[in-house]
Amino acid sequence: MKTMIFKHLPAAIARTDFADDFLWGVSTSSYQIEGAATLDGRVPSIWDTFCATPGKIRDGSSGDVACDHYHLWEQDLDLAQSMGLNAYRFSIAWPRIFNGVDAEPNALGLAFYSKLVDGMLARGLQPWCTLYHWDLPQYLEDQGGWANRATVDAYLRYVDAVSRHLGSRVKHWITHNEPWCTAMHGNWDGMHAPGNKSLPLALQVCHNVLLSHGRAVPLIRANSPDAQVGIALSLHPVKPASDSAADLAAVARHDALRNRWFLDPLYGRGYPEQALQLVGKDAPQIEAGDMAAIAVGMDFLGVNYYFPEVVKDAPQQYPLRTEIVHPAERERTAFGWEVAPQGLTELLARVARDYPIGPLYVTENGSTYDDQVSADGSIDDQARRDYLIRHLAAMRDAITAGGNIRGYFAWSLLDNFEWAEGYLRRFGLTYIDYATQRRTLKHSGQWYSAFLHGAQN
Ligand code: IFM
Repeated sequence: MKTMIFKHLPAAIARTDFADDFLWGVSTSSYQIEGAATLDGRVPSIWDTFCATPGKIRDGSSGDVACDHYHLWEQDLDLAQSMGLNAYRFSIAWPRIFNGVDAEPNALGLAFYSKLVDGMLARGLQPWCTLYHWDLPQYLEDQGGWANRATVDAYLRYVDAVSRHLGSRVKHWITHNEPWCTAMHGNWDGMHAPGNKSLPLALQVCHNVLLSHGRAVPLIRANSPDAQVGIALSLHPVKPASDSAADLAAVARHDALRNRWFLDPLYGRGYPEQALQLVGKDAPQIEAGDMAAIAVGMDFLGVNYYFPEVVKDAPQQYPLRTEIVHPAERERTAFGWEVAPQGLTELLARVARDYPIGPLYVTENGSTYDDQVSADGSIDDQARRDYLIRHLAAMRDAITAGGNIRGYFAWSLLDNFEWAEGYLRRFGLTYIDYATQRRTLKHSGQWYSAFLHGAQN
């Protein structure tokens, strides 16, 4: 790979602004990049089923092949190493590890992740392993999925097998990626697999996912000596559409479900009373001991930050009586997501102020734009590069203000399967030509690499 080193970085930021042991990574996930959907004993996940259902994925695609990372993983790790990264976040595909409720762990599935982890270690990349990034085995969904407490037990079996197998080599574990999406997009708005549309179901899923997190933490610690265990939450600063009292009150209601519904129980406060009152009879079934299990205590919190949410008072909207609005004048990515680096600074300060979080890692942050390949094959994605620079500067501001932030993982190393959007959205620092599987580092990736290799303004 030819790396272009920028002599003049477009903003005053340098790696030396951060601690020497700061972690610089990229994030990926199994279903979005691996492909090899039927190889080596992998069974269908809810996403295979969802993708096969007409009308669910905007371009009618699936993760069947994706970036073929299952075969091209060495090339991808070489790329990550050459960029100067020192950490790599990946997820394990549960359907590769257990192919049935009563099955034994699949040796071929474990072997794939074993060689992947060895490959990271050989390249100086600290492995950050996410255990659940949305690819629930379909056979568990057929028995009620995450709404069925038996899925918590199945998850613990899976976590036990994986953490035993990799626990001496992987020291950083993330139990779940973005439980909001698992629960709410999967079961409330139905945008994601399995595509249900029921608030009570979504809240029960959410509770069971949090419970599975709490029960998994001690198991991982037992199997992986000196492990650091956390969770990655998608958090959003919530902003009022106006400074009216009604819109300010709407912010508090929205925040109670969007952010505090996750943060409060994880840090021992139970579900926020305000949100419980709003959802009323739709609240989840909670059994004795659940809330204590969820509040088990973590070694770090992973924050996935993309954009703030702007809300207004909307009395007709059940349950929060709020509506998300999209003010016209804001800068946005191709996805329509607001570009608001300051939101990252605010969010990191807010969680540190309101919760006893300990170390924080930005476990995802990134942008999608409509990339154009130039005649010479290069991809000059200036907007993504600027997004990256401005968010790194925002994170530096949070550290300067006293924040205990220890690492940053860009989403994502590669363009990949963007869930309901299929391949219409490109989040990668690396361009994927899906016809040839050729990888080309975009200018944003080249900038990140130059930054990591110590380029100065
Ligand atoms: O692609 C997703 C990822 O799987 C989870 N966090 C947000 C990303 C961009 O939508």
